[in-house]
Amino acid sequence: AAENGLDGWLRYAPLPSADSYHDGIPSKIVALNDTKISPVYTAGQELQQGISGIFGKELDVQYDDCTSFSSIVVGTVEEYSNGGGETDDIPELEADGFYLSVDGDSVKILGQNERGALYGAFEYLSLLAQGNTSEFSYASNPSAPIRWINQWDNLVSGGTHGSVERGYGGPSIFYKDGYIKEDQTRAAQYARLLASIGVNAVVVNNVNANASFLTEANMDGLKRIADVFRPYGVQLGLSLFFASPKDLGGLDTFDPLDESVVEWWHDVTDKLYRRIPDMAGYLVKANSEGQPGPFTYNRTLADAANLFAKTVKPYGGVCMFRAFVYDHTTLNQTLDWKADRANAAVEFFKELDGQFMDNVVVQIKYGPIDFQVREPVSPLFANLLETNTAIELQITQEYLGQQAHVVYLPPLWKTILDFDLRVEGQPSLTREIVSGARFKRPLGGYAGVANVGTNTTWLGSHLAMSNLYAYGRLAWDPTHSSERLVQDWTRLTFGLDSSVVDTITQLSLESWPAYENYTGNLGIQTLTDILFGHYGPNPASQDGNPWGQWTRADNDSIGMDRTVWNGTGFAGQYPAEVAAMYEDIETTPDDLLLWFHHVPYTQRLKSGKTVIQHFYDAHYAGSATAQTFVSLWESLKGKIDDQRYEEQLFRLKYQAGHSLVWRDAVNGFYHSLSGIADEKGRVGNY
Ligand code: GCW
Repeated sequence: AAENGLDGWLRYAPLPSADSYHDGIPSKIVALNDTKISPVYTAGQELQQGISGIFGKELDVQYDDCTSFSSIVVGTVEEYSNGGGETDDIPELEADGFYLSVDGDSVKILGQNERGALYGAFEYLSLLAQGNTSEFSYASNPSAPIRWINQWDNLVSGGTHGSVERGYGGPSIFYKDGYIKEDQTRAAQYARLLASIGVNAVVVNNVNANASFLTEANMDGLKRIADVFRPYGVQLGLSLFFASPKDLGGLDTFDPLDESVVEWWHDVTDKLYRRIPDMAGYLVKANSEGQPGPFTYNRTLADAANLFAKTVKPYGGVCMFRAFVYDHTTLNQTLDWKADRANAAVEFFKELDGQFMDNVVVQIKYGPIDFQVREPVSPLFANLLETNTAIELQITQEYLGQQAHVVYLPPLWKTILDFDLRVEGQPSLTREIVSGARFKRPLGGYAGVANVGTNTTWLGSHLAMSNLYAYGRLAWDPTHSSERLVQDWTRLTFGLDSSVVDTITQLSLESWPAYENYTGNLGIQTLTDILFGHYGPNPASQDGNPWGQWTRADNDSIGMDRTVWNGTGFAGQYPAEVAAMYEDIETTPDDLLLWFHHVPYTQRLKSGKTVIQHFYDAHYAGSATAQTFVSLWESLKGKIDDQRYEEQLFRLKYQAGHSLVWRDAVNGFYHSLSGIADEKGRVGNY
């Protein structure tokens, strides 16, 4: 149904003048695998559904005869060749890649593997749904093998079983009342969306994990989820609680090198793989924010990661090991000018480079602190040359308006992915590091924290879905432009009307800069309330907290001095050329000035403005832009369905209002702290 948000961008709405295309569409679908759990079978069904929706043309799906005329053939290259198909023209494909060829009424969609064939089918349907019925042939391969989603869903947690940590789209789609649901229909629908953007695994539970998933009954429950994921080529991953051998297993230790512990984990892993033979692997958060880890026993993080890597190795699984390790109990801002949480990841992991097994992937948040509105790229990417790495992006908008504000994230992600870290003086784009290309690593890629929920829009907001869509597309090909991705998404989600596409594109592309302007400028981070909820403005909470997210704002000056010569030394964690740029205030870009330097409010920026005046002006400019989002959206009335129009309008009005709250809270705070008047006489007059 057109208004059903569950279909996301897979709506297959009728093309305007669909009839005129009828003759060009092949007359049947041939899927080269008729096993129902096969992604190729799924592809056949999806093509049938899509073509029916888009063109109103009902095609049969057959399961043999791959050489017949006027057909859409979908399968693996191998299946095609076994069936007598000619494969000479097909370029060499990588795992999960596909070849797509449209030649008159003969369409070929051939995957390197089953999943690749399904990806090709989704791509073909996406082109058709956007009105592209031209002829072409090309091969498409993913940038990296790891293209995962992380869900922070809790099976049991305090009083709220089935909640999602930092989830703004309702409770878990997988769990309820402390159980793994019998009916996993939503999980299947989720897998369908994810397959259409090339995501190949989902870690189904919170990184703040607990041992309860490893009971026999819950392992059976996990199997239910994996079973509905499988037809979409989506594998299941699991977050582990490091102390499980003790908490659940009844051992008196969880020392990763203790024989009984090792045996316990092997046993658990075998039980899981007996149920889920294609399980993707594990994800581990250890020694961070109260989670147990190997330090209790004086073991290293590599000892911990390798333990799990060994257990999954025989099954082809991987261990994703998070680099988000820091000790929030020892950070003391008042006593220590050099204390800096941003330093932690490199301090913990650099010396372990080369000690991780080949199926360990160190999963690194894009910035050194925590999903802030503006951060430099984590320097850890430049310090692990003999270790697989993946970048962790956050689709759920924890610090970025929690889906109540529209913030289209690809432009932010691309500042990180396109950044050149200049390792050993050579071009070293972040995206080429995580793909494995730069350091010739066998594994690497992307982890996106999505946190969808049972809300019928998945993320709680219609426009937030463009972030999920773009995440998958970027993990597949990080060179896509942010603009193109939102245009594709809009056409698929709202239709082909160019004024709709242009309006949503404009609004989306203006949204991150606007949010940065009305929340936190010049690299100061998002000035959200760090103590309660990470949502509304509370600049005062950004100092003196134990979490190490500090601005060091006083009456005269502001910013974290992260230089080597006088500060926390963080700038020195980058390769020489980048370190030199950030060390020097003259060469540090304005948008990261306060990330790297502690300066008086009267410091002049490259624009000529003072820091404080920039704060005032930016907050006015950003919130003014947010007001225009309402009228931009109102221009779409009648051009999209009323339901989505009204629901999104409500949120945009709220965002416009909340941006004023942000503006006045932040400006008022720094005005009273600095005592410096706004040159334009606005601040302080309320
Ligand atoms: O930013 C913090 C979040 C926590 C999260 C943690 C992490 C899952 O506020 O909710 O815990 O990061 O990424 O581990």
